[in-house]
Amino acid sequence: MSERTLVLIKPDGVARGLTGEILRRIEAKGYVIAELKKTTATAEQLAAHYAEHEGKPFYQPLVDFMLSGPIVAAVAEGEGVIPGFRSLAGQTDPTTAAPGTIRGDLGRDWGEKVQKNLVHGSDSIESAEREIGIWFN
Ligand code: DAT
Ligand code: MG
Repeated sequence: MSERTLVLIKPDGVARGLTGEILRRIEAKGYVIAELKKTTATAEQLAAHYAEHEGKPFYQPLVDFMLSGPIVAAVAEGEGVIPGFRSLAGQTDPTTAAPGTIRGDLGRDWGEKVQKNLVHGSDSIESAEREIGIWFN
């Protein structure tokens, strides 16, 4: 059955002009961009989106980073798109994310407290539906 996932292009990806490159990789893989918008996150959206990470040491730097500039939110659709997009994105840490992935090819450590790793992708059907509701209503 076809799935939907939430993709966010984080402020580093938008500021570096990588929106087209990231969307190109999603489409080139064969997924469909079903929804797309450029927006600026609110504190309320981020509190809901990152609720599972509240209290962790990287939480506040992560939220501050996500508030630091515009983001692009998308819903991608296709068979297996939830694990499929996470595979395209690569591991969380851009330093060791495999070459060939978005984070591995385009990301690096900038010496800051937060991992500027370009993209977010939902990690399960439940998170995808919850997260899509936060960014698209
Ligand atoms: P992912 O984005 O790969 O799903 P996650 O859900 O564990 O990773 O974490 C959400 C974001 O928080 C991640 O994209 C970057 C940041 N983050 C996670 N672990 C971190 C850490 N140990 N140090 C700094 N930032 C971290
Ligand atoms: Mg995650």
